[in-house]
Amino acid sequence: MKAQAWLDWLRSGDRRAVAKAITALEDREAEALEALGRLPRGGGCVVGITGAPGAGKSTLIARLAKEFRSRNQTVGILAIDPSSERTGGAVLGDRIRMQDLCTDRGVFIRSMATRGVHGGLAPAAADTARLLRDTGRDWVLVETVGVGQSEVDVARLADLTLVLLVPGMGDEIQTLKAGIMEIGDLFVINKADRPGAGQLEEEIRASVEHAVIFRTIAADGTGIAELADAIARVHAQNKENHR
Ligand SMILES: Nc1nc2c(ncn2[C@@H]2O[C@H](COP(=O)(O)OP(=O)(O)O)[C@@H](O)[C@H]2O)c(=O)[nH]1
Ligand SMILES: [Mg+2]
Repeated sequence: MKAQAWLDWLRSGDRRAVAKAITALEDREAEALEALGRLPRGGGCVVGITGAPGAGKSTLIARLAKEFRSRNQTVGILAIDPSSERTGGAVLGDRIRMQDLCTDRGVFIRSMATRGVHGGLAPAAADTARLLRDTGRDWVLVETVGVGQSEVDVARLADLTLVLLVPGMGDEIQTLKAGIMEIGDLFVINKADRPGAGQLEEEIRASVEHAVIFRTIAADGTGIAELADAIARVHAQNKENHR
């Protein structure tokens, strides 16, 4: 398909166009890449969400998606994980029932394998995030595992980065400090129902100047509305600054 045909189809608002275009981007098809290059930047925001496996990224993303939908805003979800499966259910975490997200036409869900690139993001990840944003979604939530090199990639593809940490993982801050801690716009202490949230907060404050820290319990939704407010605030500020 020619770039112009992609553009016309994408602009028609047809969800199938988005799905097909992502596949074409994964295949690095020149016409699809050209179409993406010609799409004007949308007003939405790509939010990178990074953290260790099991930190609660998928659960948090599902909660945030529901929160933004309750505000009548549209959402794209992109999960990049070597182990991720091509089903919405696996992408969205195990505890909460997210059927309504999967059938909500205001939510577009896609998962993407890293394709064996160690530590790095799938080559098409940034393109896909942009495509989802620039075809009109208000929020594009990108889940990545924050190990090795990938956190740097996350910062590059995201307009705003959330770093998810969990109490009782104190050592992790040391390991992650060089990479992950520096890219965070917002720090989220998830599983705040566990002991040690206060200590973790102190550790974050000790290693990141002016860290903006939130506590959440993604499993039951505690703190999610406040986090969504903060994300919206930072996005609005960034837009203001870049004008
Ligand atoms: N206790 C507790 N468990 C949570 C919380 N958030 C997520 N979990 C659980 O942690 C596990 C890993 O969550 P998941 O979202 O799949 O983590 P991911 O690997 O970072 O995507 C699941 O069993 C979740 O139900 C929380 O705030 N508190
Ligand atoms: Mg996950």
